[in-house]
Amino acid sequence: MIRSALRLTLALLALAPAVLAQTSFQTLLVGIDHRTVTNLDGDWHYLVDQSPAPALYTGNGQINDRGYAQNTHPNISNGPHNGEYDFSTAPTLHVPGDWNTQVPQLFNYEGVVWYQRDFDVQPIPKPGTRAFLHIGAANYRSHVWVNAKRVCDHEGGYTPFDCEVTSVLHPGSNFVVIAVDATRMIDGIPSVGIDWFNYGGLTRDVSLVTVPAAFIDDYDVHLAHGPAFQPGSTELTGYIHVLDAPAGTPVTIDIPEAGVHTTATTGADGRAPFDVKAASLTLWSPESPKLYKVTLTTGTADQRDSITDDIGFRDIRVDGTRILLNGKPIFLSGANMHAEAPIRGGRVDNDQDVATIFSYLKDLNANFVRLAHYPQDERMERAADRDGIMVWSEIPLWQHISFDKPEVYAKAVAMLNEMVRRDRNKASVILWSVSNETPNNPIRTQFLTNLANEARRLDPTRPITSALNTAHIEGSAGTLTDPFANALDVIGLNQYIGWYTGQPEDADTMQWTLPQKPVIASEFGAEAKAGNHGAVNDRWTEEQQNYVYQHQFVMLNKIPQLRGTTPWILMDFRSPTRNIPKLQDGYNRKGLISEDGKKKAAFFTLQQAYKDHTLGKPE
Ligand code: GCB
Repeated sequence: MIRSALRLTLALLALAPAVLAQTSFQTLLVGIDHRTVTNLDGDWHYLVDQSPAPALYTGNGQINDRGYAQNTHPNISNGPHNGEYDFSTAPTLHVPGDWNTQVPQLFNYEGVVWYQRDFDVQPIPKPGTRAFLHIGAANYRSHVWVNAKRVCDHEGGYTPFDCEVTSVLHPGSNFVVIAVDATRMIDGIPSVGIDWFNYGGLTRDVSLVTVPAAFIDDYDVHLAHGPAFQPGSTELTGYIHVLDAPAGTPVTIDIPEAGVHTTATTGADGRAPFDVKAASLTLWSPESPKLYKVTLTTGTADQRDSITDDIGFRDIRVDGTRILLNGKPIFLSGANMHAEAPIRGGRVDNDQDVATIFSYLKDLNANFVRLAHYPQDERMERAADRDGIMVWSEIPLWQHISFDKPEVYAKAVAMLNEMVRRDRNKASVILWSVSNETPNNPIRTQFLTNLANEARRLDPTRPITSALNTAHIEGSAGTLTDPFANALDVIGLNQYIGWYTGQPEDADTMQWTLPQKPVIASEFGAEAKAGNHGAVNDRWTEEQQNYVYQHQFVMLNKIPQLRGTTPWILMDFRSPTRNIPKLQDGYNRKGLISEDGKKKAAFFTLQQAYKDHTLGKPE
């Protein structure tokens, strides 16, 4: 019985790419931070709808379009009785921003919050133009109404989405209501068990975007990626997608600094593929993070749509056990980072948060960051592009996922699409990761293999990775035989010898047998409270954390195919499961830096190793 159920699930998952790859997703507009938009950030009124959210759900569990979404005002002096709520006099939350760190009573709140704000449409968009509400991210599910009409629903807390609002806008004052539900779901991605803080709300920028009837919603401009890197190649390729354009619509691509001016034409699917040789090209690298102004234009006269993005060109590929950037072997000297705002705490949502994180990475002598465990604010990739820091970007398939459910696979595909679509033009992003620490069993392996192949189909120019913790350790022998490794180009290895298992010194004698592919030590480390001192074997001290790092380095340097290190983690981060008073106080303390910016001893050890290149080799 159980075996036949397993067979059925596997059969469904084997079908999954064909059946589910078409799953619709709602990210439409790429490069939104490079368009002129009406910014809707600022103060939004809010109302709390405590679980089971009577204002959001009707008695039979449907989304309630007649309640708070209508934004009526109560008759408090005369007139018929109506809704018992009033956004106009309700308190406000700043957008972008999590609600947890803005309102003390909402610190641990993981339910539904309703947001509302008015906005002016002035002058009214010209006939034939269209308007979209762009939401950078809202954790975890969102339902959006404009002028009391539901315009979209979205699931997923870390990727952007757009709702078309053309037909519901009117000249003058309009209003938007968004119900954001941060409730964790067993069939969500991530699922219910997570080791980070489930910050809720409209956590990224919100804007209103006006475009012509046919407009550029998506594009991909990259260095041609043939079977081998061609030194000196200046061939650029990709596509511009013009939504709702008739076949034959011309698009121009201008990169003045590289001497590119060319035209492409859309096909029946709205895509205009192009291939052009630049007159000259400086490739993007950490040493020289060169970005070009790339202007894409379509349409004529008042139906013209144009966007100018900053794009770098480089080649990333795997060759045997090496990772090659522009044909040269590289070692990825990195660290993990959650989207936790330094010093002030909360979700990263502004330029200052990002600048502080990048100053830490630069100080560490890092050239790489693993953005764990979900796509982070687009400002992070923009800063990485500018500062020459390479990026591992991941979707939040973390530990406890319902791998047996086709609808969960559909959600994973949607999130993957949203991540790749937003960031495929960022030169800094060199790896797509489809998961972190998943159990080694046939259902999960089928699910993730399909997903890795889907990632490759979406973007054949970048290697695919995942962080695995399924190695078998016996005595001082560690072996990774996880079949999912076959579907990956680069292996991420998570292990915590000296913290969760064994003693720090055990690492010295460890011998690893790993696939003949590039390996990134994607997690290792130990907890220490900044300022807590003691002997090297006193747990929770800076000395012990540092000691764990020193022994890890001995072990990692014996892995011939080690091509990168991202210890866990750059900065302490909030996690409600970390509850040892005085040591953790609600924080995972594996940071090299405390949440208030104090560098621990291990930071300096890693900083020196990265400076002297004593950890790992490019080949
Ligand atoms: C892991 C997870 C990471 C945790 C970390 C820890 O293996 O990938 O999300 O936070 O360990 O500190 O336990």
